[in-house]
Amino acid sequence: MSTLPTLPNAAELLVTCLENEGVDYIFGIPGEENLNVMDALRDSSITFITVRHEQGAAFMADVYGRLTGKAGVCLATLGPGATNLVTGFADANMDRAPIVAIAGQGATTRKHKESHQMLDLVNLFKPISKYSTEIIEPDIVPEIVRKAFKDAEAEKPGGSFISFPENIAHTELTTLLAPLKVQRPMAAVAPEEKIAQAAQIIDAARFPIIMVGNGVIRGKATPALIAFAEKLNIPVAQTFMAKGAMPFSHPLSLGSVGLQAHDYVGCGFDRADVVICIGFDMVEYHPRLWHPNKEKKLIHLDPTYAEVDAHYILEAGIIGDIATSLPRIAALTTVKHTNKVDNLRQSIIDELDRYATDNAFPIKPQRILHDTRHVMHDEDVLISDVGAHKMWIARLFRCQHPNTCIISNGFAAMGIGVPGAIAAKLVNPEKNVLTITGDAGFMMNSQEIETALRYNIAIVIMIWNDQQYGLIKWHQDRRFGRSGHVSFNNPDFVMYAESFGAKGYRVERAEDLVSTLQQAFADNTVVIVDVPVDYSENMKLTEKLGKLVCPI
Ligand SMILES: Cc1ncc(C[n+]2csc(CCOP(=O)(O)OP(=O)(O)O)c2C)c(N)n1
Repeated sequence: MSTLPTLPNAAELLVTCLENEGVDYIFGIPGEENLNVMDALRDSSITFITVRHEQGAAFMADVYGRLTGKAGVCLATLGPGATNLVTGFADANMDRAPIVAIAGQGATTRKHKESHQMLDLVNLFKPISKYSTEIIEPDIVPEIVRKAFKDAEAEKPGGSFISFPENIAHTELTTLLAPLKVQRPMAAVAPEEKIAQAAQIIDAARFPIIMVGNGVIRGKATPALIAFAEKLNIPVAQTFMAKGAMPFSHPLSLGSVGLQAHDYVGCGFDRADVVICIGFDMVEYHPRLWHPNKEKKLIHLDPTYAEVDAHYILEAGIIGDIATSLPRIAALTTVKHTNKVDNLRQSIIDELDRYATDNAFPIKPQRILHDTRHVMHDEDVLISDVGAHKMWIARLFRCQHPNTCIISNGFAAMGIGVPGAIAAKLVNPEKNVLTITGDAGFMMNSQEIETALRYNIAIVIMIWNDQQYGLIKWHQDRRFGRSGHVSFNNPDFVMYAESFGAKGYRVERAEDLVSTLQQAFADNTVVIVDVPVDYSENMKLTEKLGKLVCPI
C-alpha cells in the first residue's frame, strides 16, 4: 500500500512564507515553544543568527530594517523570551524601522487559564506595534505573514508581532497552501492643487527654510531634495535621524537640529517665516521647540498625514511620494530666494572645528568626533548609542550620505549600539562599521560581542568612558546645579574584550586616537576602543548656547 505524501505543518508553511518575503536573516534565541519553527528553518535559505539576549535580536532586526527598508525579523520563545524583545522592538516601531517579531506561545488549550510562562503577548505588543496578532489556525499563516510584512514596511514603517502557539505550529495542513504574492504599496501621488498651493506659499516667503526628517531617507529622496534646495536656494536643516539626507558639504546644508537648547541652526529657524517640513516626524523633535510662537507657515511633505499638534498647524499638507512631489513643486515656483546663510553655515563649521586639535586628556568630544570623521570614509557606517555622546554626534559628526549615521531618536533606547553595528555590518560587509557608545549603554548589550565573533562580523566599538550616566548628569547639573546617583565603576574594557577573544585598546593620549582607530579597522575583527572622554564640555556647551547670539 502506497503512503500519501505528508503535507507541511504550519511552522514549515510559516518559514516558506518568510522565504517568499525575501527574509535572509532571522535574529533570535530558540526555545521550547518555537521548536518547530527552528527545525523548519534548518531546511530553509534563511540564515539564523543565534544571539545572547532577545533584546539584541530585536535591535539587530531594528537596524537591519532601518538600513534596508525590508522588515528585519526576530524570533523568541514565549513569556520571558518575548518580553525581552520589547525594548528593541519598540525602538524599531517608534524609529519607523520595519520589523517583524515572531514569538512562540503555549498551546491554545492552556490559554484560558493561568499557565507556565504564558502571557497575553498579542496585547503586550499592541501598543508598541502597527499589527499584533496570533496564528490560531494553520490555514491563515500565509495571510498573517503577508499582512505582517505589508504593515511593517508601509509608510510609516514600524512593527508587526506574530504569536505562534506551539500546538498550531506542529499541526499538519489539510490542503497544500502557497505563500501570497508580495506586493509592495507605492506612495500616492500628491494632488496637483496641493503642489500648486505649496509653490505659491514658497514663492511668497521672505525667508523659507527646509527641515528634513527621516522620511527623506526612507523615500530615497536625497537627489530630489538637493535639486529642490538648489533651484530655490533654500537652506536645509536635518533632524538627527535624517543625518546624511543632505550632504553636510553642500553649501546649503545647515547641519542637524534637535538639541533642545537653542543652537546655531535654531538661528535659521528664528528668522524663517515658512518652514518646509519634508519627511519630518515629530516623535523626533517636538514642534514646540522650534515653533514656540506658532507664527510660521508650515508646509508638510510626506507620504502620510501630519500628526495634529498645536504647534504644527499646516498651511499646506502635500501628501504623496516625496521624491516626485519636490520636482513638481520646484517646477511651479518662480522665485529664487536670495537669503544669505553663509555666515550661519560658517559659524556652524567653526563650532565643529573648535578643539579639533586640542590635545587635552581625557579627550574632548569635539576632538574625538573630528578624528573619527578623519579616519572613517564617507560611505562607512556609524551607529550611535543613546546618551550625551549621541548629542555630540548629532551636532558635530558630518555625514555625507543617507544611512551612514544611524541614531535612534524616536524611542531613543540605550543598548542599540553593539547589536545595531552587527546588523549594519551584515547589511554592509564591505564598509567599516563603528558604534560609538557610552559605557552604560555598552554594558546593556555587550554580550553580543560573542555573537559578532561567532559569525565573524567585524565591528569597532568605541566606548566613551566617563563612569557615569553622562547625559543624565548633564540634565541634573543643568536643572539643579548638582547631580547624584549617576556614577558607577567599569570593568577593564581591554581585558573584557580579550576575555571574549576580541581585541581591546585603551587610548591614553589624544594624539593616539587616529592611529588606534585605524588599527582597529585594520584588525578586521571585533575591537573595543576605550576612550576616556572629558564631559566637562557638556555644561560648557549648555552655557555657551545659553549665551548664543545669532550670527546674522
Ligand atoms: C534603555 C534606556 N534606559 C534609560 C534611558 C535614559 N537615559 C538616556 S541617556 C542615559 C545615560 C547614558 O549613559 P552612557 O551610556 O554612559 O552614555 P553617556 O550619556 O555617558 O554618553 C540614560 C540613563 C534610555 N534612554 N534608555
